Amino acid sequence: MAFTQPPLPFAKDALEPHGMKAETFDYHYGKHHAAYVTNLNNLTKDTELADKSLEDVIRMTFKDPAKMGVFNNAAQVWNHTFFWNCLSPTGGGAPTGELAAKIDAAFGSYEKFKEEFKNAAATQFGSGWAWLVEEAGTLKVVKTPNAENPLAHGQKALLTLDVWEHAYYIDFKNARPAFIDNFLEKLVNWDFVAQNLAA
Ligand code: MN3
Repeated sequence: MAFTQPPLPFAKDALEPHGMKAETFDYHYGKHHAAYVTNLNNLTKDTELADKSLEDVIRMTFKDPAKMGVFNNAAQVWNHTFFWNCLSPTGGGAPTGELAAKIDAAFGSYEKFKEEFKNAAATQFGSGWAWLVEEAGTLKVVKTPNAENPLAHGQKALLTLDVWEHAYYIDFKNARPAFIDNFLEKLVNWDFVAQNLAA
């Protein structure tokens, strides 16, 4: 079975009042994400990986020099699908409930978490991702280069922000910190993060 691109979980213009244009999704979802899916299908066609789950392909190809192309495309398919779900037209602000308690326990406060997340997202040199993950029962902020993700490291992904230039150039030009602030203030889908934590 071929790998597929799930639909965006919101209309492509749904985030326009919140800083992200439909044009961003025309390119980022319609071109970049779609191309990773096409590449992954081409690279795995008629191989033993074609029938594996996306998650298994990621775990099986990480750090295999002969499978780097497969890993990069598989992880980018997964990362982007996960990222769209981290965005919501009714998102942003602080989380509540058990998730808020876990963030307080791990970071001291939501403000401290924000500081750490912003720092990770701003200082990932070049292309990559910032994440909130759960590892051994504790939450932590990590950053990964290029396509790498927490799955590859045996961590549970809870939240991510794409900090490749293509993620913010249409809306924020070179101002990555403004993109990060906008994400935290207006877009984070904490319901999705809480579901991931509970899963
Ligand atoms: Mn991207």
